[in-house]
Amino acid sequence: NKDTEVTQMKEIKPIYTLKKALENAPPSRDFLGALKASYLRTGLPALIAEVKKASPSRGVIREDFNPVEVAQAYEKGGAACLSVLTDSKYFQGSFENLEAIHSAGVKCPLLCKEFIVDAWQLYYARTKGADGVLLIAAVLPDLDIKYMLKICKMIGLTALVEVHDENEMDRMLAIDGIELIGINNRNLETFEVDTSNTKRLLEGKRGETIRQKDILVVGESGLFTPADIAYVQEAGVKAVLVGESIVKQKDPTQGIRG
Ligand code: IGP
Repeated sequence: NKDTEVTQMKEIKPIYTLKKALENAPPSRDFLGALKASYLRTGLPALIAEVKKASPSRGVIREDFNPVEVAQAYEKGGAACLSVLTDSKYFQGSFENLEAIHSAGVKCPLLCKEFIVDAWQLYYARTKGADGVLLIAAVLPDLDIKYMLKICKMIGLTALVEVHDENEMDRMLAIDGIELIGINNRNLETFEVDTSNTKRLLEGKRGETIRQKDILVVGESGLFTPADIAYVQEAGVKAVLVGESIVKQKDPTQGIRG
């Protein structure tokens, strides 16, 4: 429920205050550009490394979790961008974490991983140091996606639009102005993970449309091994979003275990 989410943010600022704060904010970093540059440089999917303490399916993933240390280790390990969970209810994340990582001088562009249901959250995320936001097709009607894409453009945020099935993919492919689509391999209702989801959604006509529209695709969730990465790269992704597998490691600079 929206009210509890908003209260969890602790700070409630009217939208005009947020807009005012953004007038003097430093420019955002180019989230999409960083992904493209990394892919061009390495020929491998760019890594969006996720700063994630816990999840509804796994509980606490890392006991000695320090968000800034994890973020710095990811950056040192070669991540192109970072994703920072800000949702507190299900993931034990926070906007304080996002702000702390931003202020600690981490240079990778930062994605605010939040359940966004209202436009003011976009402004709020930007004031907390986000360069990108997640827009989930499963929770947002087309009109909201279009409206939020416009605001993102206006205030310098990259929108990562997340889909899980064919229907959501087709809805999003019919909307103009989407540059970055994430295919979530995890079913948000059952938590079941199936990496062949990425492959299925990129086959045939859909894959063609994605190439025509020059949309960069991110493979999300359930990626643990170099073979998983190779599999989704083969399917056509140019970036991957990885959380659990690297958060868990003693030394997160070591990347995906192999
Ligand atoms: C990361 P994993 O399995 O590597 O930890 O997954 C990321 O894809 C996952 O956290 C995620 C997510 C989301 C979390 C994908 N979409 C939407 C919260 C909300």
